[in-house]
Amino acid sequence: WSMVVAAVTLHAQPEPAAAKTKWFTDARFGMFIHWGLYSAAEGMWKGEPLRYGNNYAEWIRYRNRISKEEYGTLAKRFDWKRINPEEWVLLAKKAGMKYITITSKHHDGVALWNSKVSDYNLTKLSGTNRDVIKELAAACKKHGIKLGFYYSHWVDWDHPYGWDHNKELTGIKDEEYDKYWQEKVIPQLRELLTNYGDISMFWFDMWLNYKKTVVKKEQLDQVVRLIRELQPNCLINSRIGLPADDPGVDFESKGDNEFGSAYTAHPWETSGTIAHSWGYYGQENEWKSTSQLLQSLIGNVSLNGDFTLNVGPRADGSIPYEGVRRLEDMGKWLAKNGAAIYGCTGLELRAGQHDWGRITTKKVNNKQLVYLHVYNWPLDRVLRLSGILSKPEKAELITAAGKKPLPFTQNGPLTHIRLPDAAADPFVSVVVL
Ligand code: FUL
Repeated sequence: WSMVVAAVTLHAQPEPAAAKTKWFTDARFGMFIHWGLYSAAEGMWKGEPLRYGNNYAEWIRYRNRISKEEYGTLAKRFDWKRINPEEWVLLAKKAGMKYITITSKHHDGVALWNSKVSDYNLTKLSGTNRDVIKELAAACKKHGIKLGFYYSHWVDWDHPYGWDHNKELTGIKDEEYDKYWQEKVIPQLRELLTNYGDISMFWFDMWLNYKKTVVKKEQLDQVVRLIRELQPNCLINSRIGLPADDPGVDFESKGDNEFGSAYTAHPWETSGTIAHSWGYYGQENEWKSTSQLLQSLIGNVSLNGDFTLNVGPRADGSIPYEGVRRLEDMGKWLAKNGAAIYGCTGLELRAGQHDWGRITTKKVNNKQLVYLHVYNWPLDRVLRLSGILSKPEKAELITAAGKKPLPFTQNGPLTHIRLPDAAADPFVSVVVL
């Protein structure tokens, strides 16, 4: 019997999953940055707008069939005197975001860092000695923001054997694809995992199960092993192409701008845009309102999810004012109401059930705090809540001047809270029970 115990204890205990993802499920709000050569094109090539449909400006190399050589010239438009990744970090902080995920290599195949794997990277192409990834990593460390890398592993429009959707017609041999994997993906991931300090997450981007693609399970396992070996605390998202419950996955990434509709116990996130395009698009005209963005964040937390909100800086590093203003407004809201977001989850059974808004909750000093996010201020000033079985100790409205006690009645599972005439916040007011 003692032999068995000894054999069991010989194995290192893997860190319990919940501990590993705790920072992520506490953080709730992060920044996505789409920045690359495409940012300099601004969704326009030689006077011709982005071709075919969805206005993702970061797809321009593929959509507008730009040759490698011509696409590379976009690097000359980068204004290195103005580019300062620390500004992105400061904006993320101001917005109340806790992590940043940047496109280290998007589908265009161009590394943002000075990759030894190929000279076709932003540093070399633009003739600078700057390494944006290094600067961003340093700024994140300095300001206490977690850093993650987006890496397009499946699609690569640069490597001759990387995947692009034309290959659905022409086909690609498994050995060829593996050449791309071994020559580019693995060595580049190794660079990112060794040269930039602690990496908190890898955000891969294959929106299909690998079985429907050219990618093989062995190839994904190789990536997972590499990450686990070099950075054991680094999280991996489900868009690596594996199901959310696969041991290689630490959190689920939903589709672009796809929000949950039910409480989900495992860690998950939605990545969303402030407008439509991810990469900077000069003709953007679909800006979302701050209320909509806040409701996306609150809605996800009420279902146990995170929200990673994208900005697409220009080739000089600046972020369009429309985006900055919304992020600053969200940051002001979080400075006041952040307790109702950070470290919170949802009420499993009641999530999303109220016409006036959403509910988040967390335990503090052994008390269950329940946050009512009021999207629609009730006309009769009575906030009707059902399903809280024990009588709350108190109800308080969060205002700019502090917490204001509210009268309420409790009748079985029905709680009626009397609100003042005016909403406490122009976007979303919060009542704490
Ligand atoms: C998608 C990509 O194709 C988009 O360009 C963007 O990066 C988004 C986050 O994921 O699937």
